[in-house]
Amino acid sequence: MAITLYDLCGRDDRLRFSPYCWRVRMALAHKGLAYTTVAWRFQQKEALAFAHYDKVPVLTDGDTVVTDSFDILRYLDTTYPEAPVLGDGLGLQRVTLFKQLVDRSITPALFRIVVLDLLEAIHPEDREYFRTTREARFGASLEAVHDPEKGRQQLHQALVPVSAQLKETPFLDGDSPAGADYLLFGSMMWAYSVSTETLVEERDPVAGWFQRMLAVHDGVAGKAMTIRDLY
Ligand SMILES: N[C@@H](CCC(=O)N[C@@H](CS)C(=O)NCC(=O)O)C(=O)O
Repeated sequence: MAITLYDLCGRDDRLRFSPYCWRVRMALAHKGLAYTTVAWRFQQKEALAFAHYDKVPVLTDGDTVVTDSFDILRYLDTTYPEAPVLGDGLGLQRVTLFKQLVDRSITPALFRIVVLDLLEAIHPEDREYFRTTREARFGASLEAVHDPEKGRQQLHQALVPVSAQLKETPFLDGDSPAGADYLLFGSMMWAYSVSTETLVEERDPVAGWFQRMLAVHDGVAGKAMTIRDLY
């Protein structure tokens, strides 16, 4: 069946940076599933009305509509069980724990590093919306949240167990990447897509892992447009 992914785009339609959409794109690549994307901008809520949802990713697979990145990964595993991404039972429970680390510690630290670059990467017509909604969420101006040095310290701290694991195996899920890798990669790719800020030190095993992740699945992420292509 035809799969379509509604995917956040920035000031150029080809600039795709949502951490949650990248999770899904990597999972689709992992399973070798063909799909098309619809470029979507923050305020195009009417385009998602059919899904009764106001955020991306939204995935349609024939008549099936799935929202929320983690639910989409679970849907893909149930519907296309070959090459599992999250697995089930104990494995699913543990990758859910890892998702909490990514969502609650790693993504907020990255936000601090790249927030003003992110604002620039967003379509000009969406920038005021982004500023207003995020400043209300954080109770602070974007300029007050922006603190790359502090963000890098928080990121380094949050990644300590991840770096230790990556000294043992090339990917978080072992010899090849799967769900845990895609969850972390989605957020790192988000920051990398919109900013040239250093995220982790070169000697950190996470840096080597990120380069490997850019190359997997025929380099789907490595070939994607980033802000570097728009200077
Ligand atoms: N929990 C959701 C979060 C999705 C989400 O926050 N998406 C952002 C883009 S990265 C969005 O669409 N935001 C719309 C808005 O802020 O109005 C998931 O994992 O899919």
